[in-house]
Amino acid sequence: MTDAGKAFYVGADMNCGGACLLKVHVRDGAIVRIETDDTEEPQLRNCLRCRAYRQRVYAPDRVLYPLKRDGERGEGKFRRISWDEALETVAGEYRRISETHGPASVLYIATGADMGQIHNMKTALRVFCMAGGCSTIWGIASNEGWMFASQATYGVPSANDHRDLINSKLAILWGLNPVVVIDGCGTSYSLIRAKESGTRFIVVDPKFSDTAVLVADQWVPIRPGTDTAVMIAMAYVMITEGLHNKEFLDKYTVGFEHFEDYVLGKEDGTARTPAWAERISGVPARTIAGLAREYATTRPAALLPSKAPGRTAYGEQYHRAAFTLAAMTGNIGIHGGSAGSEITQRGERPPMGPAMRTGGNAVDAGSPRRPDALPSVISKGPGLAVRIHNNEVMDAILKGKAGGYYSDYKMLYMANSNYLNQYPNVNKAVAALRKLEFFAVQEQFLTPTAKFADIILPTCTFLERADAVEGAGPHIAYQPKVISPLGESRSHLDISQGLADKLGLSGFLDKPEEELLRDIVAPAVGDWEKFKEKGVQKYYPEPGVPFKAQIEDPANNPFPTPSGKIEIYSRLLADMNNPLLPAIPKYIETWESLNDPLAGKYPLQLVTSHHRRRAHSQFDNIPWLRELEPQAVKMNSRDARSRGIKDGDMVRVFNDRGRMILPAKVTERIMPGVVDIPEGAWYDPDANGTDRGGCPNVLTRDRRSPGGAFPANTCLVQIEKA
Ligand SMILES: Nc1nc2c(c(=O)[nH]1)N[C@H]1C(S)=C(S)[C@@H](COP(=O)(O)OP(=O)(O)OC[C@H]3O[C@@H](n4cnc5c(=O)[nH]c(N)nc54)[C@H](O)[C@@H]3O)O[C@H]1N2
Ligand SMILES: Nc1nc2c(c(=O)[nH]1)N[C@H]1C(S)=C(S)[C@@H](COP(=O)(O)OP(=O)(O)OC[C@H]3O[C@@H](n4cnc5c(=O)[nH]c(N)nc54)[C@H](O)[C@@H]3O)O[C@H]1N2
Ligand SMILES: [Mo]
Repeated sequence: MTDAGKAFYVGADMNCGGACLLKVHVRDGAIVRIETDDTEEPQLRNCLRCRAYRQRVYAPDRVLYPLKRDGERGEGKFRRISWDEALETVAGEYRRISETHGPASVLYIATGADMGQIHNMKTALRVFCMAGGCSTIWGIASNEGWMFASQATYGVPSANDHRDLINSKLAILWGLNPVVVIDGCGTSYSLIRAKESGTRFIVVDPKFSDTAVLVADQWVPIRPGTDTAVMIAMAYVMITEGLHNKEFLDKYTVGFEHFEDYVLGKEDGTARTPAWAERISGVPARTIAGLAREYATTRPAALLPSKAPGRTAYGEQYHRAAFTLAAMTGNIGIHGGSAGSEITQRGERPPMGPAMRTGGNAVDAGSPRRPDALPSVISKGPGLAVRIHNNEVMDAILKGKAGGYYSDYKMLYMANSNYLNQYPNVNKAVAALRKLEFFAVQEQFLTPTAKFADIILPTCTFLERADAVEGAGPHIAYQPKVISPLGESRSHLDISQGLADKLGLSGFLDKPEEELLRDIVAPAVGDWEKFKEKGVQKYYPEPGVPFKAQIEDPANNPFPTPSGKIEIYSRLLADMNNPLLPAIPKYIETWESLNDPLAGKYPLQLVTSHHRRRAHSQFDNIPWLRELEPQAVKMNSRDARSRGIKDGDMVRVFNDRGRMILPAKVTERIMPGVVDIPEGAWYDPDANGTDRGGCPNVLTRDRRSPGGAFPANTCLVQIEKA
C-alpha cells in the first residue's frame, strides 16, 4: 500500500557556503523528488547540487556498513564488519596508541561537510577530549588569509550583504564568481537586481568567469598572486592625483603615512607606479590608473574581493590592501560601499543557546603560542603552537618530532573531510597515510582518502537524522529526519556515542538529542514546535552594512583594535617583526611566480577554482551532475596552439610534485599563461601513479603562507599533449 506522501522543508548542509531550503517529497519511507523553497520571500532557492541530492542519498556506491581494510592502503579492498567490531577497534587503537606514545600522537581532522548544530566537526572531537585529548589542526582552507587580515586591520572579520549591491554605483568583483560559488543564498538574484538598477560591474579575474558573462561591463584579466601589486598601484594613483579621502583616513584609521611612504617609494626607493604593477601583473598601467580613478571618484562603490586571490602565497597582503583601498575611498560603513570584505549576506538575529562543548583538550593545555598568531586568536586553539597547520599535516606525519613538530603522529581519525584529495600535495599525503599505525574515517563514500583507512564508519546524510543549520540570511532552517538511515549508516552523534561507550566514558550526551538541539536553537527561533513545523525561521533585517556604527558614531563604537581605529599600520604586526607579515600591506612576490627559475620548466600558472557541479569533492560521483561538464583543464588557445593541443585533446599536466592526464578545454575565457583545473575531482591514479581523475592537488604545494593562508592558487605547471 502506498501512502499519499508528504513534503518536508529541510535546510541544506554540505559546506558550499549556503544553507538553502529543500522541499523534499517522501513517499513510503523514500525520497521521491526534491524541489526548492516556495515559501515567503526572500526565497532560499537551491541550486543543482541540492536538486540532485536524491541521487546522492541513494547512490549505489554509498558506504552503508562498517568496513575493515582487506588489501593494501589505497587499494580500496574492504570487507564488511559489525559496528561492534568497528568501534571496538577504534577505541582499542586510541587506548593503545595514546598510552604508548601520548595523546598528542593521535590526530583528529575534520574540515568541512555538514555543519549542523549537533552533528558537526566537533562531535567526535568531544569524545577524544573526554578520553584524554588528541592533536588537532588550525587554519581555514577557505579564508585564513582574510581572517588574519581582518583581525589585524579591523579587529574582527566582516562581510558585505549582497542585497546592498543595489545601492552601489560601481562594484568591483575581485576574483569573485558568485554565479558559481554563490556564497550564501540568492547572490545571483542580487547581482541581477543591481545590474538592472544601473550598477556598473568590473570583474578582476584571470578567467572570464560565469559572473563576468552575466554582469561585467569590464573584465580585467590578471596573473594569479599579483593582485596586491595592482591594488597598491591603485593607491599610488589615488595619492599622486589627490583622489583619496583624507578626512576619512584622519578620522578612522592609523598609520596611513607609513603606507604612503611605501607606495611612493620613500621607504625603499621603489615607487609602486602602475607601470611597476603592470610588469608584475600583466594588467596594463592605463587600466590600473583607470580602475583607481573610477573607484575613487564613484560614490558609493563596493570593492568586493573573494577568498580565492587570498588563497595564494602571502594572500594575507591582498586582503590588507583591499581594506586599505576601501578606507582610502571612504566606502566603509555606508550603504552601497564595502569594507573590502567578502560578499555574504549577514544580519542580526537573536543569539542561539550555548553549543555543545568539546570540554577542553589536554593536548592543548600548556602549549606555547605560535609566534605568528594575533592576540585575538592566541587565547583560542588556533593560536597554539601545538596545532598543525592544515597544509602541513602530511609533512608532520612523515617527519614528526624530528621535523620540529610537536609529536610523532601515529593515529588519525577523520570526520567530514576528504583530506587526501582536498589538501595540497596528494603524492606526499599518500606516503604519509601509508606510514600511520592506524587510520579511521567517518564517510558516506569510498573517497580517495577513505581508500587508505583501516576502518570506515558509515555516516548518514542530513536527510536521515534531525538537526538545524544556519544560513547567512540570516536564517535558521530545521533539518527533520525525513527518512531512516540507509543500511547500517549512523549519524555523527550515534557514532560518537558508540565510541564513547567503547571507551568507557559516561556523560558524552547529558540530555536526549532532541533536547540538545532545542536548547541550542530555540532561543533564536522562539516557539520550537512552530519552528519545526514550518521548517525555517527567516530574519529580515534591512541589508546589513559592516562597521556602520563605528563610522556613524566612532566615539561610542571603537573598532576592536589596539588603537580603536582601522589599522592600516598594525602595531601587532610590527611587534611580530616578520618581514613576511609586514605592519602595512605590501606586495611580496609569491614563490612559484613567473620570475621563479622554475618557470623555465613550468611556465603556466595554475588556479584551482570551485566547480558548479560539486561542493569541493562532494558530488563528484553523482551522474546527474557529471553530465553538466567534464573535468578538464581550461587553457587559452594561444597556449594550446604553441603546444599543438586542440580542444578536447587529452593532455598531461605536470610539475615536480605530480602529474595527471585529462581533457583540455581550449577557450578564450582564460588569459594566456594561466590554466584552471577545478578543485574537487577525485584523485584516481593509474598504475604509473599518473592521476586520471583530474585532482589539482597532485600538483599544488604543501606550504603555508605566513599568516596561515592556504596557497592553493600558487602553483607552476607545464602541459603537453598526452
Ligand atoms: N586545490 C584546491 N584545493 C582546495 C581548495 C581550492 O580552492 N583549491 N579549496 C579548499 C577549501 S576552500 C575547502 S573548504 C576544502 C574542503 O575540503 P574538505 O573539507 O575535505 O571537503 P569535501 O570535499 O566536501 O569533503 C567532505 C567529505 O566528508 C564526507 N562526509 C563525512 N561525513 C559527512 C556528513 O555527515 N555529511 C557530509 N556532507 N559529508 C560527510 C563527504 O562524503 C566528503 O568526502 O577544500 C580545499 N581544497
Ligand atoms: N559550486 C560551489 N560553490 C562553492 C564551493 C564549491 O565547492 N562549489 N565551495 C564553497 C567554499 S567552502 C568556498 S571557500 C568558496 C570559495 O569561493 P572563492 O574562493 O571565491 O572561489 P574560487 O572558485 O576558488 O575562485 C573565484 C574566482 O577567483 C579566480 N582566481 C583564482 N585565483 C585568483 C587570483 O590570484 N587573483 C584573482 N584576481 N582571481 C583569482 C578564479 O579564476 C575564480 O573565477 O566557495 C563556496 N561555494
Ligand atoms: Mo572553503
